[in-house]
Amino acid sequence: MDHAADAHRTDLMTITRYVLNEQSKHPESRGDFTILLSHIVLGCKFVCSAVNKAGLAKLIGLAGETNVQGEEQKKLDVLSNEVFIKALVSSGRTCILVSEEDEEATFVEPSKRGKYCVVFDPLDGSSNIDCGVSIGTIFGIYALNDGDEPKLEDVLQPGKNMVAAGYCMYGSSCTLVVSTGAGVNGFTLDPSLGEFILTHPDIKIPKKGKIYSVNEGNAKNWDGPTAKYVEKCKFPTDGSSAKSLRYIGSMVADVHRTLLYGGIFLYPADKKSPNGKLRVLYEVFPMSFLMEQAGGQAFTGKQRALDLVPKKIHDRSPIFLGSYDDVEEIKALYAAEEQK
Ligand code: FBP
Repeated sequence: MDHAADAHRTDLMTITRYVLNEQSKHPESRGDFTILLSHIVLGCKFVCSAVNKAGLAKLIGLAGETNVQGEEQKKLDVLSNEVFIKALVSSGRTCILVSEEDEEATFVEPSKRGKYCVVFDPLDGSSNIDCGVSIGTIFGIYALNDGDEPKLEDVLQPGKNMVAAGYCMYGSSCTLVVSTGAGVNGFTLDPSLGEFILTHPDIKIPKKGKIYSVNEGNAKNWDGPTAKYVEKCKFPTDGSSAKSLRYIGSMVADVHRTLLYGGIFLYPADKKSPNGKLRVLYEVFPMSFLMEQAGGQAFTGKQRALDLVPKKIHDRSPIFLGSYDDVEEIKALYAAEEQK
C-alpha cells in the first residue's frame, strides 16, 4: 500500500459524486434518487458509528421489546430503525417505508411525501450484534409513477421491479454495496473523511466458486435436493475438489463474501420453517437484485427469486444465491425432484 500516493490521492470518487455522475446520464432526472440515497448513506454512517462504539456506549444487549417476527429486539435494532425511518422521511423523497422492525408499513404524510418506496432491514444479523461479528443494513427501492397515490400493493410487487438495492456491512471496515440496475459498485467509508469512497467498481461475481454457506445445523430437516447439493459440495463425485464451508450467520456478511469470492449462500426451507427464514422484501429481493446485477443468480427452489410476488410485507422465502454455475447445479437438483 503506497500511503504516500494514497495521501496525495486527490481525485476522490465519493458515492455522492458517483451518483451525481450517473444522474447526469439522465437529463430528465430531478435528483430525487440522489437525495434519497444521500439520506440512506447518512443512516449507514450513523449506524456504523453506533455499532463501533456499542460496547462503550452501552448499546449492547436487549431493548426489552419484541418485534413483529417475535424476536427480542436489541438496543441497536431499535436505534437503527429509528435513524433510518427519520432519515428516509426527512429526505422528502419517500411515500411508503417497510422495516423488518415494524409490523405495519409506514405511509409518509402527504406534505413530506416523494415517489420512492423503501423496504429495509435496519440491522441484519442481530444474533451477531453482541459479539462484534459483522452485521449490516439491507435496503431495496421501488419507484411510483409521478402523481400515483401510494398503496400497499406498490411494495407487494416482484423484486425485478426494484429500481435500486444495496447493503451496508459494518465489519472490519464499513462497506456500502449498491446497484441502480446498471451493475454493482462497492464504497468503503474513510472514517478520516466521513466519506464513502469507490473501492470496488463494477463487481462481477466469479462464474463458479469454492465456498458454500449454509447453517448445517438445520440439515436433519432439509428436503432432498438441498441435502443432495450440500453432500455434493462436501463429497464431489466429478473429481473436483470439495467446497469449503463458510457461515457467519449474518446474511450481509455471508452475501458480501459470496459476491467477492464466488460460491453459493443458501437458506433453504426445511420441515421446521417450510418457507425458510429470510424475508422476501428486505432480505431476499435486495440481495437477489445485487446478485443478478453482478452476473450471479438467485433461486427460491421453485423460481427466480426476483419473480416472486409477496402477499404480505413480512413474507419469507427459501433462497439459493451466488455464482451462476453453482446456482445452476441446485436448480438442476430441484428440476430432477420435480420430474419424479
Ligand atoms: P435478523 O435480520 O433478525 O438478524 O435475521 C436474519 C439473519 O440473522 C440473517 O442475517 C442470517 O443469514 C440468518 O438470520 C441466520 O439465521 P440462523 O441463525 O438460523 O442461521
